[in-house]
Amino acid sequence: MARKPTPPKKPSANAGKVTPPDLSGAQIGGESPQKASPVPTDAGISLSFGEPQAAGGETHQIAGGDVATLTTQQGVPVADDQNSLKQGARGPTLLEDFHFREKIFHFDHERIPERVVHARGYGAHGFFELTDSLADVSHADIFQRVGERTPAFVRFSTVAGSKGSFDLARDVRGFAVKLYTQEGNWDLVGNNIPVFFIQDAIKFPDMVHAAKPEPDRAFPQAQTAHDNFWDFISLTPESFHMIMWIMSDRAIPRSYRTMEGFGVHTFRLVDAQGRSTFVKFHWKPKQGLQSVVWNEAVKINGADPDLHRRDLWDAINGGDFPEWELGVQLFDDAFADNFDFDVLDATKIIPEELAPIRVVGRLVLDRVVDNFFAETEQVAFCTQNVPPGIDFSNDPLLQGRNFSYLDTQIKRLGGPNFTHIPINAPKCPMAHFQQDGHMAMRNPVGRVNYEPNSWGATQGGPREDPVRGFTSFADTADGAKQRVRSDSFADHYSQARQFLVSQTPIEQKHIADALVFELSKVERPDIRSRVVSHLLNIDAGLANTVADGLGLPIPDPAIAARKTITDLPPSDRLSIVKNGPGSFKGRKLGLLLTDGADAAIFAALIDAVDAEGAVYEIVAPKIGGVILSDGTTVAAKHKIDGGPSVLFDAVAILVSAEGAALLSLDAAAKDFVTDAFAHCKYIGISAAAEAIFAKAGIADDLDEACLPLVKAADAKTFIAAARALRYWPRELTVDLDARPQA
Ligand code: HDE
Repeated sequence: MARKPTPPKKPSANAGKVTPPDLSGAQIGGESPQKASPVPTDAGISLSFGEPQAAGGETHQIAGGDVATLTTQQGVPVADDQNSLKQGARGPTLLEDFHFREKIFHFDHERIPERVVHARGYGAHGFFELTDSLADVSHADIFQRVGERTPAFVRFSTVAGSKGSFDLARDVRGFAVKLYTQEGNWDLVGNNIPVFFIQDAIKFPDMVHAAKPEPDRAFPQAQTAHDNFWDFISLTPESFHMIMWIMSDRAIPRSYRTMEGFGVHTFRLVDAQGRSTFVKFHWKPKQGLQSVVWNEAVKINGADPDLHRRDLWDAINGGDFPEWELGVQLFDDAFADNFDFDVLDATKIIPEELAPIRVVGRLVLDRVVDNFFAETEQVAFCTQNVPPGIDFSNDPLLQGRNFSYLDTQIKRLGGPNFTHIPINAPKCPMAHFQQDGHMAMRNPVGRVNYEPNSWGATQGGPREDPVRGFTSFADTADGAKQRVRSDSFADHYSQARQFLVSQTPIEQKHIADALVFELSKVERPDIRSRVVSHLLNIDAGLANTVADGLGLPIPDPAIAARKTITDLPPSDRLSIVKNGPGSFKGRKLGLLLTDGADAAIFAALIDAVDAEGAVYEIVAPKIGGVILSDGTTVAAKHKIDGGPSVLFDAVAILVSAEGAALLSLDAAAKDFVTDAFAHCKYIGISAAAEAIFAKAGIADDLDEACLPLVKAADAKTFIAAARALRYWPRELTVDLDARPQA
């Protein structure tokens, strides 16, 4: 039997008080590896070159206990996995070596095509629990019994980057949920932004081509800051509502745990009588909304390109299970007819103030995957996976998606039997006559594989069930066959403006900054200008700020199909800052320590962090850790060069005078404090630490979010203040773009 891995510990646990290992015997250099030194394996066994291990049997005993015998895929025990079969000690290698050939053959085929979009992602298991029955509007089994739990798998992703790209790209995040209901899988394949770039699925390949690396040069990776993307956008006015969202901090979330999720399209709920209610689905994070800032995102991508996946992994393994509420906005035809915009247009939201959210359940992620490839990579979401009681609207984007997702899985997973892969298989009974094809694992048994048949109830196989079976809502449609865009989809700017005016001033500034940043990377001035011509239809102030940031003359406004409605009421729910967590729970403190740091303040900080339900990681000049003022040793999680402050929500610098003097000589330590300061973080500062700020040139700028840590009682005050996460007024003092223009 393979050994079960030891579960990883809560992140803060590694920061506990431990004595560094005895390094007295360590030496640099040592014996040459060519001297046939033993090769350590993960089981703690030593294998010597040229000495085959005993083979055969299920398990055998070596040094550390029973281990499984290595076999080929055919189950043949392997005697030597270190050397290929040769004629004589120096070759040639023999074709007869079936173990070698099988191993290389399999390795050659390890990759499957990455997703054409949303290639980089991370998944986890959990459950959905119904807290309020929706039986009044839907007969979907999942919505009937309060308290019942339905297994779930969620995959978060970025859209444009390839599989190996970094997590903090400015991008939409996928929020795809597979719910294994008792009447079939329901895939709610959503995003963390409630609108989309385009209105009709036929434009999706163009949009994605424009966003991905340019085809001749194959860059930039995972970035929209290039000519092709903005060229397409500037010629696609319907994208401008989405542009406001994607230029906002929504596109650089702090964590998957601090994002909302949206089904985006209008769907239908259908009751047992076949009556339909329109619905929009929302996932609301219990952790509150939170994002990083752009300068920080750029640095995170270097320091920890896996920040989001690591964060999810650590949180779940630490027992801090991420949770979202499922909210539904329910509305009828009368509401749809009276609404200012078309509910079938995926570039529009329905403000929560107009159609309130009813919370009906919670989604909890409580288990990481056993194997990334088997689960996260092979999971196949399909928008057309809906159980009875949930149905589609005519949104032309959704209709197009219903074709695309099934189709793409054939390419990616290699055949029509991808539902046989455990992560995709329903967890309810299945019975059908579909058979054969690549990798068929579950062919129907018996003589009958067709229907109708006359083999009777026991041998004849499954039969359709007009009562329980999925019945499409009996929608009616008429009209000429034509390629058109409905007039009701023609307003492209009003909700873009509504989003902008719903933001706090700092969030509005970030939108303008992002536009200036992206367009400054665009080489063709005419494209920059065309984008600004659309911004003029959204808000003159925004357009002027962006034009000024680009050093661009103000162009004429773009010709608008519909005049912008300028008085749509702001919606507080659209702001991140207005929907923050109000607590430091689940957040991470970076604690920069040196030898001689005050032990009492350290202990008080740890208590305050624990009391808040937060975690901390220790950063030190050496990974071996530090010795505090009372002689206790504390191991570090990061050496200062590898633990920049961008990895943390708040930082504390707890150093001795000698430690501060040393760190003042270190560029990484100076970056640690200047970045924390520039990114508007809460900073706890011990008395001696001021020397580092002085050396970094910001000692005179310290503000009310730079709190003293001079006695143990200060720790609690500091952590309580850090609940605000960022001290935004500081941005005005650290960013030239924030200064009033002359
Ligand atoms: Fe997707 N999208 N999409 N998309 N999408 C895919 O399916 C597509 C759209 C979304 O974690 C692909 O299995 C079309 C909107 C997520 O595995 C593909 C259109 C929204 C994921 C595809 C859209 C999404 C995908 C690529 C325009 C938010 C990742 C790989 C009509 C509501 C799922 C795959 C995962 C993935 C097609 C637009 C969300 C090619 C044609 C709008 C979260 O089928």
